[in-house]
Formats: sequence, structure tokens, C-alpha cells
Amino acid sequence: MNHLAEHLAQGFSQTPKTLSSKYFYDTTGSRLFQQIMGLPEYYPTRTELAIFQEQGAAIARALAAGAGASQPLAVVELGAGDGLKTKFLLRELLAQPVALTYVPVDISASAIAELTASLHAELPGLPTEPLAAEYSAALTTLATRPGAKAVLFLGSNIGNFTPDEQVVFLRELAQPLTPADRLLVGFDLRKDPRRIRAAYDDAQGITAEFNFNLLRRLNAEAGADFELDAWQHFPDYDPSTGAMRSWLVSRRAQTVRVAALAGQTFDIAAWEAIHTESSYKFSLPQIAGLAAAVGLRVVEVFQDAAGDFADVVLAV
Ligand code: AVI
Repeated sequence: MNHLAEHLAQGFSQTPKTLSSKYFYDTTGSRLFQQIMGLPEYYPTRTELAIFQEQGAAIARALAAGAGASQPLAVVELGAGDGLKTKFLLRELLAQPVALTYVPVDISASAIAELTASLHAELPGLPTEPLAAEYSAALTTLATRPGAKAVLFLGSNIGNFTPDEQVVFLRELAQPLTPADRLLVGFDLRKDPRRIRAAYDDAQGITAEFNFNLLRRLNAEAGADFELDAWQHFPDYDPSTGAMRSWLVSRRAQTVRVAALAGQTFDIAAWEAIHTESSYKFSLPQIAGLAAAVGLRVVEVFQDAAGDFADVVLAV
């Protein structure tokens, strides 16, 4: 049984039916996400980029401070994607008196290949050790690699975990860190709920395509027969919890057959919803609480002037 089919069987046995957003990122999904990052409604990417453009030197100093001039610094980025924003930080880090290596980690092999090629062209002096893998592989790198580490987890990727998963994941990340290491986490902050919801329901329908791509992928890789026009992309935001959620809602009663599950079928009721992604939004006290819960201290908080997004430097 293939991995994706197994995930479908497991996710469809839950109530509500669930598919993980980590399966969004095949080659098509990664391209769609790149388009999303440039959409007028999707503010997080350009806001974090502006923070790096305006405060990059101070962030680089905060990240390299623990390493000093005496030990090499490995910048390990989880979910590196196209690295567009990180390149600003890397340029600033290259100006610090430290021997730097960049270790981008991403689940998408195509994203890692494109990033590696662009880094060779744009930052030819930067030693790079790309890793096409899930986050768990990066945790091994963190635990075994000598020298200081600056771990980057940007773009509010942390928001794609449930609150419980956020604690577990950050605890795992914090566990191998030494006092010389730093962690930089990007958090999308709570704001006007309509702006948040619009960021996941863009007028051009790119986010809807991104969500539908999950079904396309299940059709292609698990032999499922989802009919895409029988589904609706539905995002909702709960301002009381900061939970931004995306759903695929079935427009009619339907039965889906999955070849990779020996032809197993799944009945879906009219207007039944499949949960496909959560993108949690945070407050600053909540971030401080999360850090404290996993034994990390907040070293410095970098925000845009409007307070839409925060990049937080953490250390043990
Ligand atoms: C990758 N992640 C932080 C994005 C987010 O905002 O949750 C993925 C995304 N989903 C829909 N639009 C963007």
C-alpha cells in the first residue's frame, strides 16, 4: 500500500475526515504556493520579507551571537521552499565574522533543486548542504552536527501544527540546542479576522487550486477517482482561538474509489467537509508562553511596524 493511500485511509476514518497539509507540496503544489506568496491578499510572506530587508542586520547579529568567531555556524532552515526571504538574511549573516554553512531542508525535492541552483548563482561563496527530507531528518542533523546552529523556521510554518503539535515540535527542536545555538521562528500574528480569512480565499482562486491539488495528487498517486468539480474550497477563521482552517466541502453525496487501497470505497455525504489545513495565528503573550512551555527563552522579537508578523529569536 502506498504512503499517500495509507494516509487517506487513516484520515478518512476520522471525524471530521482529515487530510494533512504536508501533502500539498508536490511539484504542482510547491509552484502554487509560490504563486500564493505573491498574491495581494496573502500578506505573511511580503511582511516577513520586509522585516528581513529592514532589520536583517540586527537579526543576523542575534543569530550569530552565540557562535562568536571561534566556531562555525550552520544555518539549518526547516521548510526552506524557494528561499527568497532567507537570502536576505544569508547576505547579512555572510557579513558576520563567522564560518557559515547553509542547510536548507524541504519536503519537496523540486523546491530543493531549484533553491540549490539559485543559491549557486546568487550566493556563490556560501557553502550549502541541501536536504530533501521531512523535518524529522533535520532534527538528526541538529543533534549530530558539530559547531553552533541557527535554526530557521520561518513563514509561520509553525501555524500549520495544532497547538499540541506546536509544543511537541518546538520541544524536539529545542532538545539538541546548546547555549551557542539560536532558533528563529516566524509567527503570523492575530489581526483583523477578515484580512486573515481573505489571505486564504484569494480572488484569483489560487488557494482553492492549492487545496484541490491534494485531490489531484490522490488521484494521480493513490489511484483515487475524486471529481474535482464536486468539491468546494472553504476557509474559515475563528478569532477566539486564532485557528484559520481550510476545508474541502463535498457539493453532493458521492462515493470515492481508491485503486491503491484494493478498490476500497468511501462514502461522502452532501456538504460533508474534509479538513485539509490549519494555519494558526498567534499573540505575543501566546508566543512567550509557548517558548516557556518548551524551556526556551525569548532573546529578541522583530516585528513589522503594523504588528502583522513577528520573527522571534529563541535560545535555551
Ligand atoms: C506554509 N504555510 C505557512 C502556509 C500558511 O499560511 O499556512 C500555507 C498556505 N496555505 C494556504 N495558503 C498558504
